[in-house]
Amino acid sequence: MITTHAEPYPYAFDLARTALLCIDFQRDFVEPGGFGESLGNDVSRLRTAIEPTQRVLAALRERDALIIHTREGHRPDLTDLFPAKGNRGNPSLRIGDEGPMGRLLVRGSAGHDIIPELAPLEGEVVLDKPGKDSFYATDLETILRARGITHLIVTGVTTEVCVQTTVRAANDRGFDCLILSDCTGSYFPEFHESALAMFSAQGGIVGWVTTSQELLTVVSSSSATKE
Ligand code: C5J
Repeated sequence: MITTHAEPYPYAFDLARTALLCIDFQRDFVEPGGFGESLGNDVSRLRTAIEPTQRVLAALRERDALIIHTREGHRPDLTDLFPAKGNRGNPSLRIGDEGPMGRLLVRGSAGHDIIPELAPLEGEVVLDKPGKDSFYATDLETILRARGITHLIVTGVTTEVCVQTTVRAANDRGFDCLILSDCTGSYFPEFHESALAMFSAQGGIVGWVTTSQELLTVVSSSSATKE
């Protein structure tokens, strides 16, 4: 077992039963010209999460942990897009419209890809999802249960949307979630801080929160390797 400092109290996990979730680090959310920017957001705010997540990915790849990358998006024919989602906000550009990186939030478009800095390696799970919750209409739970995963280390964007929704869903399914504060990001700094505070409030009602540095320190000093 490895134990790291965390809020609201130390988080203990067995790397063999732990997966790293990298949520929606897609060009559509992080780069100019994508879906996030089409909604009027300053996408540069998400970039602070990239470098610490690179370090965590490298350390957990080294330890042969299960790595799962999620991507929010839709089928090219948009048959899996609810009108409620497509119309929300009455935006000038909608999901499926042509943008500078191809059709917004559509599978197969350049904008739907994960940013090159955090690109999945061969053999890592890439999970496409139509919603905010990574468990909704996906086989994520099956993948985790099949590997005996009980603990999730969570990174991704945005903190208060897909990260928070997924962590709440994971918590209700009995997974112990550790959210890495500097490996998550939001277009709204105040929402980022609030979401992090909500996770660990009330004795960790949704999960634990720590930094990448705290995690990396204990992972690098632990000697166990995954079997
Ligand atoms: C949003 C996400 N913000 N990945 N998606 O629409 O958080």
